[in-house]
Amino acid sequence: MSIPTVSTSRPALRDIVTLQAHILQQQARYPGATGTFSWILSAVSICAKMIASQVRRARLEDVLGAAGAANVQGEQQQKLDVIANEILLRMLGGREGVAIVASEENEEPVILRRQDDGETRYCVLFDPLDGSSNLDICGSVGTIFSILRKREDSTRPEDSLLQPGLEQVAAGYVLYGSSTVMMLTIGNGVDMFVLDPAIGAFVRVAQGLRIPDTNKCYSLNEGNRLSLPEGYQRYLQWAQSNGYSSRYVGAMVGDVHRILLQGGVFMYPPTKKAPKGKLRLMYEANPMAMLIEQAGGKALVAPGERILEVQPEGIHQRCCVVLGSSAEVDAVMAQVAAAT
Ligand code: P6P
Repeated sequence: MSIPTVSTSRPALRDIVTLQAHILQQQARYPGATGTFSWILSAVSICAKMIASQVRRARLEDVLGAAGAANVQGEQQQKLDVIANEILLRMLGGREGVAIVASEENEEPVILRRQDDGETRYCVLFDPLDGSSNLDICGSVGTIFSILRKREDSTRPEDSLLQPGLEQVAAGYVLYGSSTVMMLTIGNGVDMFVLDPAIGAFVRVAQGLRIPDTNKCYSLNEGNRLSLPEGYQRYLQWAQSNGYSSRYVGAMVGDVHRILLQGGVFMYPPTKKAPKGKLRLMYEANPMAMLIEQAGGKALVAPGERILEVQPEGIHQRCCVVLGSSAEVDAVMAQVAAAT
């Protein structure tokens, strides 16, 4: 007897690939893989579900608002910043493959395991709750993560952490928006997953995502316009006289997600308040730059200078960010180059 299938827009059951299945499919492509890396990605997935649950119940559980302390950046920590950070530290701490973690919320990296068994070890860097000031107004917030291989030729943790973004073996973000979305790259394209609360699993909804080549949309905090370098001010003048629209949610994860799906350009240039740029290289700019480049876009700190090639000097260092559709990044950098 054939089982009647209800025709819905959802893919047939046989076509549903969860994040877990996707991770194992990718692992199967590397015959020598031990599963250590997969095990770390699955920890990130569990953290994302736990943080999503906290974010969605924040007002009900009265965990909104400031935690009463400032983080290493001197920014007011939100209660959920602390909760999300602890979830990631705890879950990743339980994964054998993780040697070091570095967080926006911790001044120093946390050394979880000293290298003594020669096994390949990984370093995980993250911004546990990017844009957390949006929480009180139910705006977009996200988690951003970056995974590096621990340097086998050095026992100094900083040598393993301060690697250029090109050395990332994986990067991604989780957007806690109208749905919970994970964007992930392990170096062979960008794949997108949506958390299905009905089954408690991230379900793959896009593979090999490509950023649109153009879109007349720019994203930056226009409150900084008068303090931007001349080239950026000229770009805004040019864009506004060429019919561009402006979109900005004040959380990098939300703004970059729009750029990845619809195209356009996101930027946080140097300002008087942040002369080197505001965004952090290691756990904001680098992971986003890997995603954008893997999707066919560009991610630069200055004309011709890729974010991924910047040699880091500190785990909390900041940098200028201009990323998005290649043609739109080129339009910004043409004005910046002309003004220097
Ligand atoms: P501003 C959030 O605090 C963040 O680090 C990024 O997520 C976001 O893109 C940026 O800062 C927003 O900064 O100065 O526009 O509020």
